[in-house]
Amino acid sequence: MAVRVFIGIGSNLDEPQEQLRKAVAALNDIRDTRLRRVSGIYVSRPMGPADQADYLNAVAELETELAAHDLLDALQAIEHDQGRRRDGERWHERTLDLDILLYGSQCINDRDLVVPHPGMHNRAFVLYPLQELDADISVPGKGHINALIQQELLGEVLQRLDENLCP
Ligand code: A4P
Ligand code: MG
Repeated sequence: MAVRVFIGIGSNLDEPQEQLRKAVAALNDIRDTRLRRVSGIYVSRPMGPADQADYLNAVAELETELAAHDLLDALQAIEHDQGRRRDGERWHERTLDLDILLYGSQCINDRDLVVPHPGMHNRAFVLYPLQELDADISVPGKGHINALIQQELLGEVLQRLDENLCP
């Protein structure tokens, strides 16, 4: 049975807007998966080390027949194709980061995969684009999107670019 999934997309290296565009096209090509919608692009300051460029982030909604770990493998293959390196410090700059934010309403917690994504509920650059796609969504264990967006912990986004990333 198809599961509704939300993917967080981030880039701050090597023409980030082009990285996002390529990533969305690649998401659309994952086997047994359909791309439903993509948010606008949000610009934010880096969370983590400050000596890196601002990030562009977006969220994509997919419908997939894949098990969550198979979807994670597919996402990591796309990151790899787009030149992602995993040799730096934590939260270093990157050409592409694809995170499984939500996989239906399931909670997953094992060595390779934690869903809902553990940081998503207090990241403005995730919650605003997610709200664009579903204004009534709840994050399992965390609450309704509106309540999360009103939290004091929430960072800020600098700008929303009205770009259409759909292939
Ligand atoms: N993993 C566990 N759960 C998941 C999940 N739900 N989705 C594991 C994807 N992967 C998941 O990821 C490390 C491991 O997490 C994977 O092997 C997978 O098995 P990674 O992509 O190699 O490392 P990372 O992304 O550097 O680490 P981390 O801690 O996941 O970072 P985040 O949370 O992805 O944050 N600032 C702005 N403004 N915008 C951003 O998008 N992103 C980050 C990275 C930092 N600062 C940012 C942004
Ligand atoms: Mg990641």
